[in-house]
Amino acid sequence: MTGSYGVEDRFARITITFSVLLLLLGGIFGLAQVINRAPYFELPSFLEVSPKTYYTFLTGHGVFLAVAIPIFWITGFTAYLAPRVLGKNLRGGLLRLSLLMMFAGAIMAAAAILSGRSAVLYTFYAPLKAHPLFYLGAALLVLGSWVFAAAFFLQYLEWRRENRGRGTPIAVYGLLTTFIVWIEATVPLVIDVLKNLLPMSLFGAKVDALEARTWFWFFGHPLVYFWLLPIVTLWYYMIPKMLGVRIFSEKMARVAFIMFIIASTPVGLHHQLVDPGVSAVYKYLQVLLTLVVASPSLLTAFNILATMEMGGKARGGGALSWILKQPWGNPVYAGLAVTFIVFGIGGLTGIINAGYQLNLLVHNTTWIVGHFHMTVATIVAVGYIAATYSLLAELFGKGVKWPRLALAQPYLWLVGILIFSFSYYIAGMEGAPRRMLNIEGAGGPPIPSEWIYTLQLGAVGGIVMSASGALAVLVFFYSLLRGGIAVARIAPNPHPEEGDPYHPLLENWRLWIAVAIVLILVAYIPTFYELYSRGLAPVSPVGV
Ligand code: HAS
Ligand code: CU
Repeated sequence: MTGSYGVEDRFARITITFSVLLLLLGGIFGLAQVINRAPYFELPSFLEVSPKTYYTFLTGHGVFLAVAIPIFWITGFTAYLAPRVLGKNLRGGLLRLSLLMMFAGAIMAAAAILSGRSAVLYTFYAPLKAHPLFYLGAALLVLGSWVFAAAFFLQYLEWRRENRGRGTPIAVYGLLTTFIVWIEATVPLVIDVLKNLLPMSLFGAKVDALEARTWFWFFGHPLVYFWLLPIVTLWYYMIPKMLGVRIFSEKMARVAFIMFIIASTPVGLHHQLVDPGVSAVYKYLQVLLTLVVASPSLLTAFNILATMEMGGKARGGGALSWILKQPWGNPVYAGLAVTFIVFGIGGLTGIINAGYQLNLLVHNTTWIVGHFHMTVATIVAVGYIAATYSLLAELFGKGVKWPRLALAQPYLWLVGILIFSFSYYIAGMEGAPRRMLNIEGAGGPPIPSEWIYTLQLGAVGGIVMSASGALAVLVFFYSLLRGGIAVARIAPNPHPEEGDPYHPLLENWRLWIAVAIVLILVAYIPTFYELYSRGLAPVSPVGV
């Protein structure tokens, strides 16, 4: 499967380079926060963050790292890989249009944030109001990603017509799932922006806080699987490839992806378990569905571990020594494996969050911050970066300049995230609030001593994570300048030995998308019916 992918590769080089720049910017904000949040840490005045800048930084941190990077990186990665797997080009016109829209949107949103007039955090809860450019930029960024998705879907449909009876290769199977979930996620976002957020920001229209928040989480939960799914794809695609074995169960991998499609979206209420005004019945229903959507991650844990075991044994490992026989010295493998291990812990804390009663203990505490740095932050700073190391050779034609530093980067992150997240978990269980700067208060009541050492320890973890992030940025740009060696190969082997298995039921995308829509309607029609039939209580927006 050879071909010329000049347009796709240019797209990928631009979006992936931009992602690494965003990692630098967002990472600096993160470092400033974690240090300033630690009680009684004396900082030189130029490092001190005021309450106002704290929220601007926190908004930039969340939006750049968790919203913008995934959109740019995932579209770029797909533009690189899908054409090579399917042997077909993406439509150049759509790629160019998408790039233009995404950049225009990102620059508008970034300007709105950096101007200090959009400190609404990445959850932009109404009636907190940002500058209109923030919402317009976000909308343009998302619409640009839809144009990319259209190019990808068209490419796939063409391939499908020409390859009847063939199984979709697993890499494309996972990426398709990623973009289907992305469309599920962003439809409610667009509704929220058009119906509530833009009128509020442009004309000062009143909004109902609970209604806007419900639309937000209708988007916000499937969003987390959009972040995750390219990494799940890479686990299934790269780990067996690097170990020289097949996936333990190819069929189960596909079942897991289908489960993500059907159950990613109807679960947003698990972010609103303590919100008054939504019936407990609907919350319980969505908690149940949350446990359904946690299952494909557990299937993946089993399938990937079994694959690792097969690979380790094929390399001469025994009953337990297969663990030592993994290619731990390869930066790409190490990055994917670290993401897998850390996600294991982060995912388990997610199940705790989803418990109706346990959620009361952890909601709005630093526990949640621990959870999402073990999931999304690790995915971005270690998972996407691991793949990027490989792309330095095959996409950028450069290779990795300092392979040892590239190898140290995921392990350094592992140390940092364990210190950071466990400190924040403990602080959270002791009730330390998230999203607050000066919890020691200015002359206020004394705070529990458990908050002090845990948040200070958290800052230590955050500093180690920042060092790892800085290393990733340094290795990337220095490699671009100086070139180095290839550390792995993501592009498919030119002559795959075996075809992909074909299971008609698992290739029936229409059916599974229909099931997803039905579940979404079952989960959300009663919820919105309750909100609207009771009557809304719109209030005037606040914010600069
Ligand atoms: Fe979550 C809040 C529940 C997955 C991200 N989540 C958040 C927020 C973010 C986020 C950003 O139910 C904060 C939002 C905000 O700002 O308010 N989450 C879950 C559940 C899962 C889950 C049940 N979350 C994710 C993923 C994310 C992410 C994935 C990003 C990529 N989350 C919640 C809930 C809240 C929440 C509530 C709201 C809390 C509140 O009150 O505000 C599940 O999908 C997780 C399933 C995963 C597993 C793990 C499987 C294990 C694997 C590897 C095993 C490795 C092994 C190796 C065995 C069940 C795949 C051995 C090594 C070891 C040491 C383990
Ligand atoms: Cu969620």
